[in-house]
Formats: sequence, C-alpha cells, structure tokens
Amino acid sequence: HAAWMTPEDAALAEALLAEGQGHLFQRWPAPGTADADKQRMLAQLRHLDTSYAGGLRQYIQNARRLLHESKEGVNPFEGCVPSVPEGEKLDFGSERFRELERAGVKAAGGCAFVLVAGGLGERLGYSGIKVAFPVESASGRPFLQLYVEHLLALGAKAGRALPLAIMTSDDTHQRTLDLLERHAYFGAAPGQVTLIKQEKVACLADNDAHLALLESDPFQVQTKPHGHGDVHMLLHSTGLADKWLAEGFNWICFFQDTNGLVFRALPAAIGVSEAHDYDVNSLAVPRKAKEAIGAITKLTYPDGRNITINVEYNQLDPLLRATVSPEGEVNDGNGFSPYPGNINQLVLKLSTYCGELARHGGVIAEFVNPKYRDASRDAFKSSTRLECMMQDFAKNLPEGTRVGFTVVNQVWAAYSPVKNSPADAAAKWADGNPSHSATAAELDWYMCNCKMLQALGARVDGPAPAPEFNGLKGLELWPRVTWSPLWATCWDDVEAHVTAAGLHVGADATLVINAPDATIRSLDLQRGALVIDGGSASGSGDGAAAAGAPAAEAGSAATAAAAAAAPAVVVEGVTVDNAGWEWRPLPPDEACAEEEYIRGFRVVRNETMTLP
Ligand code: UGB
Repeated sequence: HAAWMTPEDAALAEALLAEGQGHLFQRWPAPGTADADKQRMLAQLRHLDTSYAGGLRQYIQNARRLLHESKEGVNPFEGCVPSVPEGEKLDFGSERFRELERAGVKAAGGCAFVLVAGGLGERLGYSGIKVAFPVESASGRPFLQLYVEHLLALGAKAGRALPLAIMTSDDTHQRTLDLLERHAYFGAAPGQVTLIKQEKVACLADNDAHLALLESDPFQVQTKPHGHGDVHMLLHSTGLADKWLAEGFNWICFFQDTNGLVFRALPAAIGVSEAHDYDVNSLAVPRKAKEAIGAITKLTYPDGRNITINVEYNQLDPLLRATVSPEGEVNDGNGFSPYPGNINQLVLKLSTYCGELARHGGVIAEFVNPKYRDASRDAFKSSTRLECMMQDFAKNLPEGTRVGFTVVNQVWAAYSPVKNSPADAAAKWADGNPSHSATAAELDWYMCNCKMLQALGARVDGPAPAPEFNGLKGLELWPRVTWSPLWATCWDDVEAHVTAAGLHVGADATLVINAPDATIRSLDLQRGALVIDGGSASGSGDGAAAAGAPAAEAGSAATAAAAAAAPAVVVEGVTVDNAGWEWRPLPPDEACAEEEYIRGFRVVRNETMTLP
C-alpha cells in the first residue's frame, strides 16, 4: 500500500493477491521509487478488470479451471455422439428461396445488424483494415460501404433506419471510424452506426493462471485478443441489445468482415428463422471434408439431451473417428461432407438473445489452447490466453430453445470471403480447397450476379477460363457485372429493374450499375464497358473505380441528395460495343497497388460508355 494508491487500486491488488498473483508485485522496487511505473501497471490492471465481465478475478478463476481441464486432456465432447442436424436446405434462386427471401426482406425491417470487424486479418497480409478492402475492382466499393448500402436498401423498404453495430478492436477501431467519417457514413443516418470496441485479455504464463508480464517491461501485463465471441459481452455491457429490443426490433443478425455475398443469402435465412420460429439460426454452405471452416453438428449426450452447434474443423475429425466414423470425416456421394460449413452468419431472435445476455452477461463458452513445451503439459512454449467464438453462443442454451440452420446449396451464392494471402490461397487451391482469396471473392461476386440475371431470363454469355491470377489455375471469369445494393438488394429488386428478355451481356463485358433507380428495358452490351451512374452513393467510373479507391469519394450524403434530384435512368435501345476493361494478370515484379497485388490482376480501362 502506497500513499498514492486509491481505495480501488488497493482493493484490486488485494483481490489479485488472493488469486495467487503476488508475482505481479514481487519485482516492484522499494516504496517511493518507480511510482509512475507502478501507477501505470495498476491503471492497466484496472482496465483489464473493468473490460471483462466479472472482472480479473473471474478471468483468473475461469482460466485456472480451463487450464486444468486442458492439462488433464478433458474431452469437451466426452460421451457425445455427433450426427448431421436437421435444417432448411435452400436452392439459391428457387421459388422457395425467393419466397423466404421476400419474407426475410420484410422481417429485416425488424432486424438489428452486427458486424464483427476486430480482426486484423494477418492471414491476408493487407496493411489496411479488411472492411476498407474493395469487394471487387469494377466499382471499387469497399466491404463496409456494401454492407451499409444493403442496410439502407432494406431500411428504405421498411421505412426505418436499421441499426448496425460494428465490433472493432485496438487494431481496427480508429481506421474504421476514419473510413466512416471520410465517407459520411456511406449515407447512414446519424446514430445508425455504433462502434463497440473489444479489449484484449491478459496472457497466462502457466497452468496456475499466473498473469504473464512482458519481459521487456515488468510493469506491463502481456495481452492478446479474446476472439470474436466478445461481441456478446459488449452488446450486453453497452446496453445496445436491450435498447434494440425496447425499440421493437425482433431479430439480430451477425456477420463477418469480408464476405460480400452475405446479403445474397441472409434475408432468406431471416425468412427461415421466422418460418420455423428459430431462436438461433446459422447460415451454412456445403463444405468439403476437413475444409478449414467449422461444421454445424448435432451432439447427443448420453442422457439424451442434444445441442446443435459449430464444431471447429480440427475437432470434428477426431470426434468422428472416436465415435460414429472410424475413417474420420469423408465426403459423401455429392462430393461434400454431410456436415454443413459454418460461415458465422447468425440470425438470433432478439428476445431470446437478451434473455440469455441477462442470464450470463454475454460471457460464452471460453476455451484455452496452450502450446505445451512437452508431453508432461506442465509448461507452455509461450504465454496463452482465454478465447471465445461468437458462434459458441449456441453452446449453453436452455432446454427448449429452437436451434436450426439454413444451408444455401451453392457456395458461390453465400460465401466467398477474403481471408488468405496470395501464397496461402494458391496452396489451398492446389490442395483442392476453396482459396478464400480476394481473387476468387471478386470472381464469385461477378458469377453470382451473372447467374441471377441468367436465371431471370437475361442472355449472359460466358464464362471464359480466367487467366492465371496469383497462381490460381482453372478459375472462371464471368462478365464483370456488379451493382449497388441501393439498386438491388434481393431477387425481386433485380427483377423489378430489368426487363430480362431485353438484356444481353457479352462474355467479356463489364456492367456497373450505381444509379439506385436505373431501369434496364433493352440493352445489348455486346462488348466493352458500361457504367450506369446517376447519383447513387457510388461514384464509379474510370477515376473512382481505380483499385483500392473507395467508390464514394465525394461522400454519400451529397451524392444521395443528387440522386434525389436526378431523373430516373432508363436504359432503352442501347447497344454497347467498345474496347472495354481488361482484367490483366500482373506481370511479375511490376510495381502495383497493394489491392492489385493481393488479387493478382489489374483492371485496364480502355474505353467506357457512361450513362446517363
Ligand atoms: N474477429 C473479431 O472481430 N475479433 C477477434 O478477436 C477475432 C476476429 P476470422 P476464424 O468463416 O471461414 C471463423 O479470423 O475465427 C472477426 C469461425 O470461427 O476471419 O478463424 C474478424 O474481423 C469458423 O467456424 O475467422 O473462423 C472476422 O470478421 C469459420 O466459420 C471474424 O471475426 C470461419 O470463421 C472471423 O475471424 C470462416
């Protein structure tokens, strides 16, 4: 106890001593020396204490229990028998899909949305935040703009601003805020977007959960990220979830940072939640055996109780080997694992969600994953920490909670995230796995749009074999068709804006639609590039669409105002035949923008027709 210590400091230090953390203070020099350092350390400890539900004591106690279980090799699935759960399987664009999407778009008027974007994306190797990365190069629209525009479009149908919370971290917070402010929140209303920042947690030095101090600074505790599961604790501690419930919202949807296709499938999943009265609904896609995404699995306990949860891919194979399938996880006759792939896009009933938050404060199934020095499991190679995953919310639900899932049968219509660096992506692709690369994500985006137009009756040529981009062989290059969600956020919107019988898109054409109210009655886009502008929140064109340049350079509020004043664009009797845009592989060692390097190509804009 030093004279400068506040009663709170003293109480926290006492609590830590009671938890066996005396080592934190053992190297403190004599009273009166290094007081500033000591105060700095206590400030950090107070911060760690207040940013974890239950405080540091609770964290240490949880850690001690989990570390003990890990050392003893306790199997979290002991006695469980896995099986494939029942869920809704949807064929993208089928009548059933569109019916559910229609219902979901309506129900989205009662949805609050949560984007988890605290991850730095080390695997991608991008120096910026991932939500600033362009979904595709034709419009240059960043992920965050795409998501906000979907919410604006859905909200416009409901006549209500739909709230969006974005979970950030120290790694992403300021840059996310800057991106939003630089672009006038991409047109979102003041207060519609809320940033909630997750904090790191203390590292643990050993099985007794001694907090780890930095070697270089004995007055600082080492910290690491706690995982995307933090989002639940934050929605509770900030009161946001309760506020949304009080405002009359019924559903809460969670999604990840770099999956541009999320809103092609999410509204239908909301429709499924409503139709089945699901409390918890996970969106899923067909998944290859052993593919590195979690699997939606039903686990039945010896007493007959069962839960439907995500089992991470590295746990599924051993679980199957130990129980129902000695050969481990294998593909079935369709070439996919029978266990659907979790893509961490969740639709939860808000009343159930808030009830659960009140019960456990949003602290969900934590786990620990120490790298042990040897088989004795007595010591770690480096410090570890507790972690948690957003989808594990479903692990501890009360009996009677209705849990389901929605599989969209075409992966290209629901999930193509930007996760891996060019080298890792090429290795995964060569092994027969999805590359989850920026390259594939962009090409899948065009493919999905083309297939939607085709299914509605338009003549869309292609695909052509793509040149080899970043060593990815055998990709397909569809016509580069992209549109703002303000133009179309669902199938019905596309149908309402296009007379499909009057539309032809040639195999090597580019079509960028930014004008929210553009109507295509007859268009023969034989060859070349057409940009339909007209005051949408996007500013595509040769300048703004350069790789990496966010589409709304001018700021969405101004362009939205212009849109209101501009007459609707009607495309009728238009033929396009120009030199167009080329997706050209990058020559080795040529200087390029980081986004181009990550995709493996550059868009060369030779000639463009711009309407109106
Ligand atoms: N994220 C945070 O906001 N905070 C964090 O501390 C960490 C991440 P990753 P991961 O879809 O392929 C998940 O790193 O965790 C955000 C599922 O667990 O991209 O390896 C981050 O910004 C897995 O079951 O993924 O794996 C990003 O938006 C499978 O579905 C999101 O959390 C896998 O995703 C995911 O972070 C997948």
